Amino acid sequence: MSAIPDSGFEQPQKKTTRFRQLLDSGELEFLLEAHNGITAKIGEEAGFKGLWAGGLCMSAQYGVRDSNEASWTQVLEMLEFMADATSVPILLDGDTGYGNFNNVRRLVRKLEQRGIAAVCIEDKLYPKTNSFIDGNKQQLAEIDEFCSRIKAGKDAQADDEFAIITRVEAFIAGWGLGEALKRAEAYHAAGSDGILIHSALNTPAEVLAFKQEWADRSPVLIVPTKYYATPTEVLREAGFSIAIWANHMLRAAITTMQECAETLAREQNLRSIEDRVASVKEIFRLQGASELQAAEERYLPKDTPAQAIILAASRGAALGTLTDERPKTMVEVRGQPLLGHIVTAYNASGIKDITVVRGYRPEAVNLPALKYVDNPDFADTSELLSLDCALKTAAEGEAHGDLYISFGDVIFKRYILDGLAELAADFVIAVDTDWSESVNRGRAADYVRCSEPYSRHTFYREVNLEAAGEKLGDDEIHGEWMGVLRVSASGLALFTALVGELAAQPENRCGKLHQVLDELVRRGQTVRVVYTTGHWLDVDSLDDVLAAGSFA
Ligand code: SPV
Ligand code: MG
Repeated sequence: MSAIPDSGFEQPQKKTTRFRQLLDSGELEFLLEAHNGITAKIGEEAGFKGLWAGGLCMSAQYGVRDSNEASWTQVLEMLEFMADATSVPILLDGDTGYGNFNNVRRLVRKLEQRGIAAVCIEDKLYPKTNSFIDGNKQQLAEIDEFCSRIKAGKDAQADDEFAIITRVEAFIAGWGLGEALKRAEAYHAAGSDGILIHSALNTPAEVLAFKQEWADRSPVLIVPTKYYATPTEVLREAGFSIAIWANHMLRAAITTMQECAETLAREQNLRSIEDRVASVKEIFRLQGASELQAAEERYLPKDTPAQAIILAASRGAALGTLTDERPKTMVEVRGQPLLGHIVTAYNASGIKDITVVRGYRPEAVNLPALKYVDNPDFADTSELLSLDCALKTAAEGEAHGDLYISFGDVIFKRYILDGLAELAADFVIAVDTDWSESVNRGRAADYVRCSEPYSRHTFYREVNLEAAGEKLGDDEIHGEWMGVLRVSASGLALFTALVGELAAQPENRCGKLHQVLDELVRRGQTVRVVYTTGHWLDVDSLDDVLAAGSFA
């Protein structure tokens, strides 16, 4: 077993350790408010070394009030996304701890499980009210009772470095410095790791007075929302540990979202907004979409989708005036050209990449979502050269999956494709056991001789092609190839080369596809046979068009 080489770098620290370092750095540090995964990520990218999951903004993003209307588990759910999206520590604004000592114990355990570095609890009663709403009316917790929440929380933490910050609301409730200091002292003695001293004044007078008296008994955190005009230098010189920008991500978003919504409502078009909003690409970047693409490369089986080639160059003169203006493949049966029926069968089997070889009246072959290759010599060439055209064009494209080949005048039920797909062989053909019907009608057909005739045993035995062509004697015929062939991705290079070779021979200018099958067998390749009965139709005559109507 090879050891992991020493990278020379320090191991990444735990988030709890990193939060402790911020608390004790001796410098003024900053936390940015975040209220979901993407705001947390944006905050980290901007360089913040820690984040404040604020109660006000977490509730607001749910569209509810900062009065414990969102349950603590709903907060916890969101915190998990935030912690997953970032590597910096998160301090949760845990309101009052959502109850008494017992709720705080459980909260601390759950936060540790979700990768949250620290929690701040405030000395008020559940359900709390935001400090900036009628602060004077707010009731503070009994000191002893609040200390029981702190002690229980500290006893519950499994990681020694998890921090519990205690928030003193004495100034908010109008009790003054004496009460604030008394409370801070009690909380410190109960095990608090730092004091958040809050004030609703528009000057820092209260928090500065507190800090001066408290000195360095423990780190002091502040939320300068109301005294925002205070120069940061003043806060730094006073020796605060952490300043929290507690609601600015949400406030920034609200302003931009209101402008965007109003503009779109008014203008009813996107033009004037486009340059003022982040690109969709930027959303993908923040979500880490490229990492998923790379992972898909690593983990997913490489599954190149199957393709199909439909040979549809010939006119079909036997259909008379029906094919004056269009080739046979575009003759309509039940309101849809034959080609449409064929494409529907392919699509139903999940095959969307379909190339049609056109010849006669190519402009009339124009169904959407298909690729087209034209055989300009269609009038005096045949299937083999049309297929060669298509394979040469396809070879210029991207990686190939399995290839299905069929004719523009042969419609079939979709299950026939599925039968071909099931066999793990390079070359597979569908053979109709009900071949005598075509003999009786005296039409040309691609008869085949196989390694054994159809029987109930061929369900589980491997049947291979032995010979294909119109010249087989009646006693040799085991069925009629319906013109549907599957070439696997691994057989495609050999197949393409063989078709090219045969097509290049002048005597094969009017060559047929069954010649390729014959040649594959002659060269020792295995061509597997799937026996089926009926469920396809070769449209050669006006009678066939009528029959196709009931088939489709
Ligand atoms: C919060 O951000 O939720 C806070 C700070 O608790 S304040 O809104 O100022 O109370
Ligand atoms: Mg709050």
